[in-house]
Amino acid sequence: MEKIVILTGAGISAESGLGTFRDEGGLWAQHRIEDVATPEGFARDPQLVHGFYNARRAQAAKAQPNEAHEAIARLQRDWPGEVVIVTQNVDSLHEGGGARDVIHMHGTLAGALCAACNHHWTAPPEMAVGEPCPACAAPTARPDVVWFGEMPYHMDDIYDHLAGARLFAAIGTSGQVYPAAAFVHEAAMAGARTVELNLAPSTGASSFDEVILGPATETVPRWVDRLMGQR
Ligand code: BJW
Repeated sequence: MEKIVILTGAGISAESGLGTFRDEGGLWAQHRIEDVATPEGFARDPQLVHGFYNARRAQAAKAQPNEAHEAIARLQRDWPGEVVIVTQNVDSLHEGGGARDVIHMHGTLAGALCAACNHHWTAPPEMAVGEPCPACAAPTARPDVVWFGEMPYHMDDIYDHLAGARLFAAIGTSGQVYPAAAFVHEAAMAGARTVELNLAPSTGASSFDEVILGPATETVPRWVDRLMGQR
């Protein structure tokens, strides 16, 4: 049966109370990207970066999955083919909504990473500057998230899934960050139908076969119902 690949971004978690990046009042209106989302920013001021991610970890821990996360999990459970969820989000709301095997291409708030030896482990609720790595003891613990200039995770798997997709959907992402912004082209080249579900048209909206506008908690459950009706 047909494989569906779904890419999600910050917009799907907005109605769960988590801030997006580029919307008015979003995270980048409050912080300079280069200070908190680059390895250079972390090297310059690790305390600022840990503070930024500690606050987001605390906020994400309180957030609940919304109807859009739950609808995607329902699609994954009931669709007769494979439904692959690739998220740029570092929260765990897809899993909280019941989704399985979510591919976190930009890492997770739940993870810690050693900047010296690349060891991964579970992050404590609050990370602090100079915490030793449990593997190599270097005082270089950082959040296990992907910053600008770094290679996103699981790219080979993602490109394999895109090459086999019959339907590709991008939900709640502005299409301004690569390589995720180019997935629509990969999927289209592989012959997939492409659909965007977003509050406002993304930068790449004209590349999609269909664009559905509105809040994710309304559009995503309706879209899932429509797909399930077409089985
Ligand atoms: C709603 C809604 C509601 C709101 N319902 N919708 C020039 C050209 C091309 C590329 C580059 C270039 N110069 C540099 C690059 C590369 C760079 C890049 O893309 N830069 C751009 C700024 C141009 N990319 C990288 O460095 C990446 N690595 C890389 O490219 O490695 C080389 C490589 C090459 C080829 C293949 C593979 C690798 C790494 C990018 C890392 C991004 N990291 C961040 C931080 C992660 C940790 C964290 O969370 O803090 O990831 S930045 C931030 O942006 C975060 C997000 O995941 C990402 C995307 O944001 P997203 O999710 O789209 O959010 P918003 O806020 O932008 O949009 C929200 C959307 O929701 C909006 O459209 C709203 O309308 C909508 N919305 N409410 C539905 N209720």
